[in-house]
Amino acid sequence: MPNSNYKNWETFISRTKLYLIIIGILIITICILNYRLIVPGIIVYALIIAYTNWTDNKRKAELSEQLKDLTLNVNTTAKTTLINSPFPLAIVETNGNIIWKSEKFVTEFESLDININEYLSEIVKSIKLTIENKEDNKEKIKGTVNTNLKIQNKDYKVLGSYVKSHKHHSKEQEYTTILYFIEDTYLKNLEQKVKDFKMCVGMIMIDNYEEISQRISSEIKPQIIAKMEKYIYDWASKYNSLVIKTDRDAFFCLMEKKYLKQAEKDKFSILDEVKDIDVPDMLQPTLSIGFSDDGENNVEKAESARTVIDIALGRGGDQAIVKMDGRYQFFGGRTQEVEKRTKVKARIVSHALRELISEADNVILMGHSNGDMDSIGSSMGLYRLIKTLGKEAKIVNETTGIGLDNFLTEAKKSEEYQDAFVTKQEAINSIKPNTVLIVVDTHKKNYVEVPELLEKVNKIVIIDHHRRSTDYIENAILTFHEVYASSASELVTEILEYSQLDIELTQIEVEALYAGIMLDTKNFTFKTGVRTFEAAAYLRKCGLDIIKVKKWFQSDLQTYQIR
Ligand SMILES: [Mn+2]
Repeated sequence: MPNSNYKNWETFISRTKLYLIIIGILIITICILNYRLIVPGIIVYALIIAYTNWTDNKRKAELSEQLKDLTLNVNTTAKTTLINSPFPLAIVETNGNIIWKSEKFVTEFESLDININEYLSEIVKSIKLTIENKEDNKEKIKGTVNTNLKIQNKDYKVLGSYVKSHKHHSKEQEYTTILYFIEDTYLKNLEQKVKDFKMCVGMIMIDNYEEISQRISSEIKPQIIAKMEKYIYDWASKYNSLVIKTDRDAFFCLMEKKYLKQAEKDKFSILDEVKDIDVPDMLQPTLSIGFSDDGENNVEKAESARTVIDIALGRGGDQAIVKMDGRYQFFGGRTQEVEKRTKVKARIVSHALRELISEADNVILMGHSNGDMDSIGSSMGLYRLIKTLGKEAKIVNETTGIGLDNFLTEAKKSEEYQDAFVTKQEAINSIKPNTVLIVVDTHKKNYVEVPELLEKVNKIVIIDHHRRSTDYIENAILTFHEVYASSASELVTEILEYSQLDIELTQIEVEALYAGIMLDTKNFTFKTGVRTFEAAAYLRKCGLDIIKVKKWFQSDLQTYQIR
């Protein structure tokens, strides 16, 4: 405003000058025409100039008066605003001096049972630190303060900007800042509430429902099942959560994060509680629980919860896994693993695998790094399946564990297996648009023989028997993951058995599969189930010479047992 006033003033002056010049010219012209008018002309002109001067001065005085008022008003307004500010304010120097506190500051903080100066000196310290860092960078010193502060049970956002203070006597440079304390307790509470009440989706499964319902008599069955359900419903209502039975042995649960955290603190006591249910025949009911908060909406969360419970089941059940804030937490999991497999799965997988291979350009088989008899044996079993389907197959293998060399030398005696084993580079070169990669005896991303293959091939199949870990290959299109199986070779033998194809395993392949089972079960003593023997029986039918295998791996078995 003062600026534009000044401009008007300028134009006003120049305009007056112009008028005076014009009037002067006119009077001179008149005087030339009539000499008698010279004296009156001079008098009139002098009067005009005098009048103009007078009005000019008057106007100037008025304007400066107005400007003065304006500045005064702004100053007063600023000062009063500062003093009566609705926020607590304080002016502090970086040397620790508190120059001024607003009235609100005093009423807000000084009555409390705290030393507000300590809080202030903390802020000053952090300002000093930023200034020092900036001085190192030789940046212009002018900065802002923006921190959060919790004073008793109130949250504040502290804002401000600091400037160099003009002091001549002190050598050290000091800075002054006004700090605004804006209370945002409500916002913070709201934020916490949103976090606390974030919905988590869970799945609960009775691990051995099938077994229990098959083996107990029908008179007590309803009673036992009702008991198990009651435990689950009671547990959920303890955490104010909704639980819905979706299947005979499966439940869907919605729980708010706050309560899920309580359940975690309680270490999912339900896992132990259900075991107290008295079931005859030494049967012990166990649960698998999977919860997740991962996802934008409940659909995504349910999807994630399904993967989580798959991991829980894959690890042998009787445990709870919670995926929260991107991290997995594991609870329970102490009972002995129970065999819980159906042959249906093997049949389905066998069929699906056949379809996949038939559509493929070629197939690459890969075990884990430092391959053992199980990874090689299962690879060789699948190699025969793929060949029977008339497709090209390669086994990528560069490293081998202890005592596998004997076997590989023997295998490579046959012309076919001289070409079947390839190096990492050969495997990568053989990738076609429609290549299928079958990973055997592991499911861990970083444990496979050639991790690059996982990225380069789209269609990945996993056949494994190890306890599920979080580092699993995520994008597999077909997974045959049975933790109750003794070995990958056992699973592959089942696939071959149910393939409904006339597969003629060669002598070395039968031996490799059998040796794989033998080594992983420590000669049929460890993790050996009914189906392990069934697989062995099938291999025997395929013309297995047990004595020959034993002779080969005698030394290996010894080293294995020593280890
Ligand atoms: Mn194995």
